[in-house]
Amino acid sequence: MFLGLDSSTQSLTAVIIDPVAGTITCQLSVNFGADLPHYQSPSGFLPGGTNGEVHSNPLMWLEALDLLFSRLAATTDLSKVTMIAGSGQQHGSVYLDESFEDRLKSLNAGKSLVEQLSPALSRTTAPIWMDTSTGQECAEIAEALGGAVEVCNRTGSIPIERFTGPQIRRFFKTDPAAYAHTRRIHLVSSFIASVIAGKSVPIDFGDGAGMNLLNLATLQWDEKLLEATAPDLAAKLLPPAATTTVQGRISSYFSTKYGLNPDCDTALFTGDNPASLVGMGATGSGEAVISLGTSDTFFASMPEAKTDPNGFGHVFGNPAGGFMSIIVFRNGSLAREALRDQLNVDWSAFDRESLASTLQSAGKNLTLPFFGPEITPRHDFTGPISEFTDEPTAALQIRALLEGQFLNMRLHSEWMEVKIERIRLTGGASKNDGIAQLVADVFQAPVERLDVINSAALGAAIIAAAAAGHDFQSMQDVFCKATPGSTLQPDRLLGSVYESAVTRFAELLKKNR
Ligand code: ADP
Ligand code: XUL
Repeated sequence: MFLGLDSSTQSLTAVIIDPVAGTITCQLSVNFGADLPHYQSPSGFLPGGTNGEVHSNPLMWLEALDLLFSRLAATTDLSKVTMIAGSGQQHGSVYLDESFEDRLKSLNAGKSLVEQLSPALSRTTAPIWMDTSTGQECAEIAEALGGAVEVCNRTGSIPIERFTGPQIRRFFKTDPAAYAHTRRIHLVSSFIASVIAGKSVPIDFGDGAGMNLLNLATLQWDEKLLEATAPDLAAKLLPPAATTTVQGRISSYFSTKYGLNPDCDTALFTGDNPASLVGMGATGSGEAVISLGTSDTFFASMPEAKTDPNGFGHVFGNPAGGFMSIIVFRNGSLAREALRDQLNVDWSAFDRESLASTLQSAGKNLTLPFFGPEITPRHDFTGPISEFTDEPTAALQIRALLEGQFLNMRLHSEWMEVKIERIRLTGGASKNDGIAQLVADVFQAPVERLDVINSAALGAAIIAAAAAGHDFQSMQDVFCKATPGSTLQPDRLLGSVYESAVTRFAELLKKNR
C-alpha cells in the first residue's frame, strides 16, 4: 500500500491506495481550524497580518502530523504501507537552525514532534502563498536580473509576491540576524518530507519551480537568482531533485509510535498543484485540468519548458517528468455569480438546455468577462466589456460571458504550444453540464469529470507508487477514471466558429487594456 499526504492551507489529508486491488483504502483529514483551535488559525493561517503578510505557525503542521498518524493508526494497519510521498501548499517556507538535523536524527517517540522540533525554528512563523508583502523585493530581483522577463525565462515565472525567493529576500532584509542564523530553508512540502524521513530531504522540481529560484533549463538553483535573492542562500538549500527520488527509510519515530513498517521508504514531497495534476490523471501530454472554483485555474502537462511571454502563467515540474503550466483567472465563479445576480436568474439559466437555445449565436457576441481586477491578463478592469451584434438578451449575455471566460483561457494558454486533447473539469461549477459543454466546444476537446475528492493527496499516493516502481500512467488509469456518463464531446461544427472568435476576442482585449 502507498500513503499520500497533503498539507494544504486548511488541513492535512492522508490517502492510502492499494494498487493491486485498485482501491483507496483510507482517507482521513485533520482540519487545522477545527482540530487544533489553540493555534488560533481558523482558516489555517494567523489572522491580522499587516502589509499583506499572511503567515502560518509551522508547529501547527507538526502537531497535525502527530494527530493524523494517531488517527490513521487507530483505523488502519499502517505496517502494510511501503512508500510515503506527499504534497504541500506551494510557496510557503520554513526556516530552521543548525540544530534541525540532529533533532530529526534523534526524534524520541515518547515525546511530540512539536516539543522536539520547535527549538529548531529560526523564524517562528512561515509566510504562505496568500502573502502579498514582497512587491519591493520582486522589483529588486527583477532589476538585478535585468528585467522580469529574464526571471521568467529562467524560472518559468516573473517575480511573484507569494513565491519563495522574494519571501526569503524580505526575511533577509527585515531580520538579517535571524536569516544568518538559518541553516536550512524548506518549503512546506520538503519540511514535512524531512520530518517523515528523519533528515533534511531536497525540494522537488514540482514545488521548487514555485520559488523564482529554479533554473528550468538546468534544473539547478540559478546562481544569479540565488545571488539576487539573499546572501549565502545556496548553502541553505539542498540541491533540487525529481519527485520520485527515494530518500530511504522513514524515521523510526513513526514506526515506533504509529506502527508503520520500519522498512517503509519515503519519496520527495511536491506542490499541491503538481500532485493534483497526478491525482486528476492528467500527467500525459495533451491533457489539461480546468478547475472552476472561486478563481478558475487551468493546468496542463508540457513536455518542454515553454514560458509565458506575457508573464501571466507559471511553469512547475510535472512529477511524472517534464513540466506543467498553471494559469489562474481571478474572474471565475465570482464573475459568473455577478452576472447571475445582475440578471436575477439562477444557475438553471447556465444549464445545457438554456445554452442550447442560443447555439445560433455561438462565437458571435463577445464579452471581456472581467467584473474586477484580473491577473490573466493582468489589468485593473472595472467591469465586463461587450461587443454584441445581436440584441443582448439575458440568455445571450450568459453565453457571451462563459464564452469570454473560456476564450480568454484558450488565448492565454496558447504559449504552452500544446494541443489540448482531453480536459478534466473540476471545482464547484464543473457539475453544470451547460458550462462543461461550453468548455468542450471552445477548446474543441472532450471534457471529463472525476469523482476524486482529495486530488492532491491521491496524486501523492500515486507518486509514492511510482517511486516504488509502478507506472504513472497505469496507476492513473486505475485511480483517476472519469465518472461514467460524465464525458461531453465537443460540437465539431463549432471548431471554426471559436477559431475566429478567439482572434476577435484578442483584438477586443487589446483595444481595452
Ligand atoms: P473554491 O475555489 O472555494 O474551492 P468551489 O470549487 O467549491 O470553490 O466552487 C464553488 C463555486 O461553484 C460557487 O461559488 C459557485 O459559484 C459555483 N457553483 C456551484 N454550483 C454551480 C452550478 N450549478 N453552476 C455554476 N456554478 C456553480
Ligand atoms: C499556486 C498557489 C496555490 C497554492 C494553494 O501558485 O499559490 O494554488 O498552492 O495551496
